[in-house]
Amino acid sequence: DSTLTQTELNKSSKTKTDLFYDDVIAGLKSTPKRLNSKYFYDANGDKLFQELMNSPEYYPTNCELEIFSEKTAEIADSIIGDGDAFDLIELGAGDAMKSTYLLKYLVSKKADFTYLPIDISENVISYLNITLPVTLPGLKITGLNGEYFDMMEKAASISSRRKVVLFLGSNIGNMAVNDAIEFCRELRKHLSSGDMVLIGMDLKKDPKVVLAAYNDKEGITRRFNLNLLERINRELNANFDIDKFEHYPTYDPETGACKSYLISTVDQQVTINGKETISFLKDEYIYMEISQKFTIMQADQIAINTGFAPVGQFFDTRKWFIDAIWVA
Ligand code: AVJ
Repeated sequence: DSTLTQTELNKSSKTKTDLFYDDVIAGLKSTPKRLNSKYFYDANGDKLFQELMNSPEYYPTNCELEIFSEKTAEIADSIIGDGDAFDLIELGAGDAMKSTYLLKYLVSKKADFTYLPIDISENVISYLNITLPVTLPGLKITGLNGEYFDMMEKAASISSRRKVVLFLGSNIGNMAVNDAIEFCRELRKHLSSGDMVLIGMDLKKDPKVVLAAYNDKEGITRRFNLNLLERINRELNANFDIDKFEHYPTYDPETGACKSYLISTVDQQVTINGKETISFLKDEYIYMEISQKFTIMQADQIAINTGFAPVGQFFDTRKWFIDAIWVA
């Protein structure tokens, strides 16, 4: 068992700022303009997302919390299996509120496992590394800050135990369906036969309910989107005037795609790092995020098409959300 320090884990040739800059420039120079929603999560974005999860309209977190708090034992028992040691990897752990139910139960059952939360937010990982061992004495935890598959490879280099992957919160919905399928194929390649995935997916429902969750009255989602422009100003020395962009969320009940855009309210130019000038026409949009909604059948199909067997399903009482268990 070798141990990697957080510093070693963070090492890479291009800095994070370089990668962020390259991605932002490529996105804003393409037609139509786009930004990647994975960049929402700086310290400010994390705070706004926490606020959003407490808003009356944003239902997915509450649905999944209901599943994890009501069905803790059933979920835990299906991932413990024969009781052999395993690594519990969480992709996009965030505040780990849902997984904490599971972790608490697993620790109380003296299950032999290490918790490996992976998150794009540095802030999130240092928070989890510090707080979880205190709230859950006896928990073995190694937080990994970075991209999902890079960090899964780091995890595999530390240990070759059976793997259980948590991918909660309908984070998979932040990819268009074809990309999600590609992602699951890639995930399967990083796993061995018998490994498991516990995946949370937001389900199609009353379109008004879905749209309201991405258009809350308090305007938290709006600020959450605009924060990415502010982050670009802060970290990449840009001059976005956020008062000249409008949050525009949409939901298409046919495809289940919930998308958000920022729309330029005037003709304007933005300079990034003194090097790049991006022109916006009035009414031109930046495509910011997709939060795909699925049917139960679609969830099973994605599993089957990507090398997994769907073996378990957990729902909240309203059947607004599914946590599915897939076996590799
Ligand atoms: C945590 C990424 C699943 O898409 O519902 C919330 C993020 N974006 N409101 C989602 C989000 C706008 C959220 N995910």
